[in-house]
Amino acid sequence: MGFSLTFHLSYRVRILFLFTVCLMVVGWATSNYFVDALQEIPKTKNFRAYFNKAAVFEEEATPTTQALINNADLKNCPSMSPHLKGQSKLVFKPDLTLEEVQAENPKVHQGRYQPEECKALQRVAILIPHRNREKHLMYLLEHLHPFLQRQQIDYGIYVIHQAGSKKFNRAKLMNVGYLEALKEENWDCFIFHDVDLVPEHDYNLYRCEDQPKHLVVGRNSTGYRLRYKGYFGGVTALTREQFFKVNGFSNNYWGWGGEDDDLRLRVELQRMKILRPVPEVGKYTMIFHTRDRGNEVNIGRMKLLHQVSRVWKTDGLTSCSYKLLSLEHYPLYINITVDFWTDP
Ligand code: UDH
Ligand code: MN
Repeated sequence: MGFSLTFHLSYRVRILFLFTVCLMVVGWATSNYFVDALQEIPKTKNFRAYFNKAAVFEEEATPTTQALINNADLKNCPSMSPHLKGQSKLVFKPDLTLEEVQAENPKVHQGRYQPEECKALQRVAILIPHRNREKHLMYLLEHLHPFLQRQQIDYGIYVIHQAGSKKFNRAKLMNVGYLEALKEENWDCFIFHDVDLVPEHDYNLYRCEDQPKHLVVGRNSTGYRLRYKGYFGGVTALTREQFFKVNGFSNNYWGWGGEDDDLRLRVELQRMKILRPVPEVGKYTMIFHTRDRGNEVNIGRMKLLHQVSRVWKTDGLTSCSYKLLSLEHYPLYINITVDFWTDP
């Protein structure tokens, strides 16, 4: 009797054990299925979102959004473009017209371009402060568009035009360019670019590094030597974050000089280092000009330079007020016109 009871019990236990094992196997199999299914959902969702976007894009068909679709499954561009050709001999034809420059650049739309063959590594905004230098702007556009395309860059060119004829403020125009450009695209990198400096060597890459970069090692007018130790003017490249970190340029430099040294001090205060290309590559031709009216030497610049560490936090992007008169997408560039002399 005792024996048969234990036998029965162990028989029941065995059945129970088998049943539990079966349940576990079924449970494991179905749970696996659910995990897979869960992973599928976002994929489908993404595809949907992508598809919906594509459908919307087709309706609006702006060049940027269209390019986004085309770019969706492109490989990253190589770190060194295969189209570079090194040093160029620059020619400035006296009778050149903007229409000709436009015809030479059919792949630029509304001031923007993206490589077709690969996905660019950075989105770069070129900011050019401007007033009354139309001829220089035309020559710069003529050379810069093909130069940037050889570098396989996804870029937009912004010309920030100061309205009126009062004192010029290069630095404040740069701040405006940064703030306005970021409203239409989340640019990774900003190149702050004088209108009259044309790069001669396309190994001088118009992209940002992990530290701020000064691209003008030398120009024809200075025998291609750095103007002075610490010079940080003409053309510089800072990432969106680097420029944000230093609170941009100061807004208080009216007339010529000082604003570039001020930016260098801001960069140094943040313990960042300035990078430069090798002299052979960092070469520019400055299109000849005399001093402009409204851009007389600022004799108060030394005083301003002494207060940088005290004021940089409150003078810059955070305090840049201006009146935006227009923002227009021209074929070869985006034109921003601002007035600093009326209340914003
Ligand atoms: N800029 C304008 N319009 C102006 C003033 C300045 O567009 O009326 C912009 C332009 O992008 C220019 C930049 O600001 O490249 C810097 O100004 P700049 O070219 O006048 O400065 P730079 O240091 O020359 O090249 C200063 C006077 C040169 C006197 C030459 C005498 N030998
Ligand atoms: Mn100049």
